[in-house]
Amino acid sequence: MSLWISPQRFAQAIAILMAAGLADAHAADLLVSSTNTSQVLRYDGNTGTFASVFAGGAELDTPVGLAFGPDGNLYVGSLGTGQILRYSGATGAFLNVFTSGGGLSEPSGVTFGPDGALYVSDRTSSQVLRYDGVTGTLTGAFASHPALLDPFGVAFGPDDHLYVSSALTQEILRFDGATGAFVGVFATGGGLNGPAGLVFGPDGDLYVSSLLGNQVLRYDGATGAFIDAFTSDAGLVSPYGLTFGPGGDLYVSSATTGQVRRYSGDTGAFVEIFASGNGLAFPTYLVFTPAAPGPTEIEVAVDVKPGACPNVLALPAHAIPVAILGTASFDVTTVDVATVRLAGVAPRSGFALHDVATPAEPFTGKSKAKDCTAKGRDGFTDLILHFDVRDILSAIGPVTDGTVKVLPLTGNLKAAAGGTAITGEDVVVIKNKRRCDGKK
Ligand SMILES: [Ca+2]
Ligand SMILES: [Ca+2]
Repeated sequence: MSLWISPQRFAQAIAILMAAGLADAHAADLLVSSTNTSQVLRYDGNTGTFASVFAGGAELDTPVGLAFGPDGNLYVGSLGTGQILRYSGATGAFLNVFTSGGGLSEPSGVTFGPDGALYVSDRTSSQVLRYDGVTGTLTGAFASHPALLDPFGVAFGPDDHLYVSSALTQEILRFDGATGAFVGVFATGGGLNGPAGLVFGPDGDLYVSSLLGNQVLRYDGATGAFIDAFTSDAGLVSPYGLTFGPGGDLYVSSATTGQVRRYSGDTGAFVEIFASGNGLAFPTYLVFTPAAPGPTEIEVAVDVKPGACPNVLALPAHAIPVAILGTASFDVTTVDVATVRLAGVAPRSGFALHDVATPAEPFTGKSKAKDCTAKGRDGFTDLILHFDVRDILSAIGPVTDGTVKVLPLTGNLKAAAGGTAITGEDVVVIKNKRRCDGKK
């Protein structure tokens, strides 16, 4: 189902939003299964500050695997009751027992597949069970094999195959993502001792928590070849779940010490104890909340005749300069110049990037000739375009000497920056001793 978004694509989307200055500072929270207190705790995804007990009613007993579904809700493996519970992804309110029975006894890892189905590893039966992602109906024991003993983490790879950590055989196994057929042992060695959580990183490599080895190990995402012990600090004890955050760093639960530890996604260097306390006891799996949808439209500052205010359009004139102004949160190089229109008119070819002016606030809602500013450079690069005056005049209709007109600007960001619509405006004053509405 197309609504499903892989963790890698999610991270990429967030990176693009961050680059475009669009990602809200509180776009993502970190949810952690506090297994020994039977709660799912929520921490600020940026600061690690404790936010709330997200889920933790009487229905939840020993939470383990966490996954957001295509419906935006949170699915939690309740080890003690042998169920998958569904909670509102927005509020944490308990919705229902999504599924139970059908051989599900001790759920551990939980993930949604590219097909929208729910996949759950069951430790008792050493199988990965597959459920309809909408109804929760069991559709079968998807993956099982004599080599699979005590499965923990489950993840779909860049190749859309299913990867499962087999804790008792010290291996990561690969199963055909469509049929569940056993493909083979994908990764092992490098000191792997009790593989638990696993995740494919933004770099495409496979990261595995070695629960008894107290390290996160890294394997080539294409070949499974051991690369290195990605983490090497002594503070990580019984690493369980792991996930990459919106900023690209790696977050690992240190179950025995009751912490979520943060590591550089580039080097594996320990950064900080990201979350701890507030009842966090034996944290296992963890997940970031999906980011809120980005804005559908961005307001931008537009400056006709940068450096001048009011913006006098003294006729006859051939072309006027118009700048889209950069700010601390808006990078004008993300604008797709080909899409920009001023009063519906396309700019002349060519553009320049210079810091020429400071925005007048607010960016929109202008009506009077002096709803503008003549302030010059502000340290943020601006995008300068030129528009043909005759085209503008024919677009805005009859004008006379002294006419004040608000010119709307529209366009889009480049596709790589999300393609979001931009909107802005500036006000001009027409000056001419003669009539300039084209009438003789
Ligand atoms: Ca101006
Ligand atoms: Ca500027």
